[in-house]
Amino acid sequence: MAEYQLYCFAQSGNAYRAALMLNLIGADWQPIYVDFFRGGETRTPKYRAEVNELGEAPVLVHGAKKLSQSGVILTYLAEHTGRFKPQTDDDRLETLRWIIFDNQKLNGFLGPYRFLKNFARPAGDPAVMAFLKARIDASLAILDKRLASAPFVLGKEPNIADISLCAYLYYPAEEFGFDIPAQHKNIGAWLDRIKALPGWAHPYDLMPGYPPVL
Ligand SMILES: N[C@@H](CCC(=O)N[C@@H](CS)C(=O)NCC(=O)O)C(=O)O
Repeated sequence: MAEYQLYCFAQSGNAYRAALMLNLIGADWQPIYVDFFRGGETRTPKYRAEVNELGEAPVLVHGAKKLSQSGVILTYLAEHTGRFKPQTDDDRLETLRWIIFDNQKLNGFLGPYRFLKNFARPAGDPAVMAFLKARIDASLAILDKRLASAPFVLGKEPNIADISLCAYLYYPAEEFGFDIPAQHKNIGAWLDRIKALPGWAHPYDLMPGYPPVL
């Protein structure tokens, strides 16, 4: 058995954060497929009792530890391995600030937007989609501005804030109906820099379940 197991599925940008981190640090890890769409696995009593009471993926298993929330998983892996770890106390807080912003307002809106557009039946109500799109545009503009002055969110080196913030941003433009790297040049260049890191892989190549069975 691999050192780490990650409950995940290919369409989950939330899980991609953890899968990408594991790959970038060269960890010995294996995915455990979560049947999110057809099986509704995260909503089952068994999943909530045995895997995650929050009813979410990703979940990382490392020996006796079972962790959920991608921000917690990234923090744990950075602290455990020393890789992509904020270096000072100020950087640690700054990293946490961006991870929370990301979870709430950037990928926190982008993930549900993509879900409602591609996978939900019926698809998202137009008013809901318009609300989410406005929030997404505002958050992308904030990230793009931040990346105008430095190659990575915290400066010269990539850390777990970058790995969190790119969660859904490598999925195809057709899945959003708008092209994020093309419309936000600094984000596009930053995504290319992350993509050039050894161990980078696309979410559809890194996690099981593509194409989805709906
Ligand atoms: N903030 C969480 C979000 C996790 C999350 O919402 N995951 C989705 C899959 S992409 C999920 O399991 N949703 C189930 C639900 O909300 O009921 C994280 O970053 O881990």
